[in-house]
Amino acid sequence: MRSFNTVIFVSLAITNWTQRQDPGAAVSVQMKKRASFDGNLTLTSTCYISEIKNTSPSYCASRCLFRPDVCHGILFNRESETCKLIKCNPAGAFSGGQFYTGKWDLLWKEKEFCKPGWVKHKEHCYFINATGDTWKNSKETCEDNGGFLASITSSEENSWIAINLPSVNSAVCSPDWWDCCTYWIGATDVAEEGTFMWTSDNSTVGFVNWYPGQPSDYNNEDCVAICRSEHWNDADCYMNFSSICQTPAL
Ligand SMILES: [Ca+2]
Ligand SMILES: [Ca+2]
Repeated sequence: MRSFNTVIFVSLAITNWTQRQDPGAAVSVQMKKRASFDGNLTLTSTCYISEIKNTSPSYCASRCLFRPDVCHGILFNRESETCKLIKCNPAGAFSGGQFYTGKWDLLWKEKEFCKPGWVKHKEHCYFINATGDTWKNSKETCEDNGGFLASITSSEENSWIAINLPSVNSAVCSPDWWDCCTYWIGATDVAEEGTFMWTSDNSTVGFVNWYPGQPSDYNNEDCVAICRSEHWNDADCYMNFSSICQTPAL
């Protein structure tokens, strides 16, 4: 049975991994064993596990470096020397849980920038909640999970979010723009018609990217959704849309 330290540190020099914004930099990961791990692992449904057999904890941890934004930790079985990489994609829903019986250790990334299932971009973490709900319920779901409905403050951030929206069935998302504007963000003019505010801090919306002709306030639309085209639309707050949650990076 392999024994190992409770803290693993591995580092690699990166030359051309395209997913990294700073090629040439060294990347490293430090993981720490969860002493309290009892086999119960609660993950969002966006998470998945890939297995490596006959390995060591440090080699397994190094595999996390290839996708540091997606990989959050490892499970290592001391008897079979099997490792499971815990990876989480940005889009999905808040649910899920698994139980591992046997001699599994859980090692979680230290200095984690975003919670498992959330994706880091610049100074924030994002989670695309695929569950359709009203704007208010979506806002509360974000808050229940330690975040807020996304505040988009720049063109760069807006484009990044639109690029990362899950691809949808083209039959569902028709070329008609309104079918694709189905992700709630945190802007609303419910308090004062025509004055859009961010729900995260009640600040006035500065950067905007309205679809031509929007906001229309058609039948008193007061909640803002982002389209896959990157444009925004004010929509009926009671529509059931997916949503984008945000937190500051840890
Ligand atoms: Ca309105
Ligand atoms: Ca509208």
